[in-house]
Amino acid sequence: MTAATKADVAPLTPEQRADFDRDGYLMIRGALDSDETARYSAALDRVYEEEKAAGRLSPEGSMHKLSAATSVPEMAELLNHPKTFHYVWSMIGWNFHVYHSHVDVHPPIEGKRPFRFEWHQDGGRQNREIETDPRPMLSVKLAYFFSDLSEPGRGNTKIVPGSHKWNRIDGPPRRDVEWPDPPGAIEVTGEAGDVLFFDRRIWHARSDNYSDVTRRVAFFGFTPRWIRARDEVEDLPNRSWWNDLDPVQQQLLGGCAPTGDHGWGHYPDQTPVYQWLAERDLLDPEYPPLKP
Ligand SMILES: O=C(O)CCC(=O)C(=O)O
Repeated sequence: MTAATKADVAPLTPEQRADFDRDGYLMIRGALDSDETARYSAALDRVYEEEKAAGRLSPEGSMHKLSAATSVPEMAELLNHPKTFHYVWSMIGWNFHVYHSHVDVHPPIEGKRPFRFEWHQDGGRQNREIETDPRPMLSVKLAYFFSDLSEPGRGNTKIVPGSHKWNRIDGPPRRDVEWPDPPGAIEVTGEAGDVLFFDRRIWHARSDNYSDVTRRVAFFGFTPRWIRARDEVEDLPNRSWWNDLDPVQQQLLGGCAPTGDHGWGHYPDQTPVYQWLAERDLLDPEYPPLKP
């Protein structure tokens, strides 16, 4: 694993925060070294082969499997990886968990896939049931690249930089009606080992992979614990690998008092991410999610 530097256990700089607030995303280049990338790719391929054998791939042969760490236990290490974790806590504090995560494998598509308008903000009903304009951030997401996505056309994630403050974009009357990408859309490119960090409100969509490269990515969405998790985590404390996780990883997978007042964050001193930040003097009275 790439060694953690002083910057990895420090909050984002004012410049990084300003860039994130303006653009709705940041790229974390070279977060994983080549050994890590190879290890997670191999783990993902193992699960892909299992899903294939069980007949659970899409008609094009792709895999979109929910609950990343439950599905690929090796990936629990990515929950608080030293190169990415400070992006997450810098933005949403200590009282959070993973509410939605997935591991995706998209081999090259043969032929042409029927059109489907995929542009969305994360959060589902949050986008309909909250009345503010813009909507609140509520969650942030990490996308770890395990393939070389340095060229567009490899099924890259498309985003509209700066669109996280927009409550709507124009779209077709039905999702199967061909419609252009929103103005300003780009395909996010990155090497294997790079990570995309984004505000869940940024308008984004997956693109189709007509290249000859299989796209492998893992996504982790982090949100306050007072928002219910969608991932399958109920049974995790019974898994053989659960006790190998550190307390922070267990918190992020719902293991730290998932219900009741503690689960809402009423006891910071008993909450692993709070303890971790307090021990390193990283709490910040000036930023509400990090107030001691
Ligand atoms: O696979 C992608 O590029 C996009 C994933 C996505 O839509 C999401 O994480 O909400």
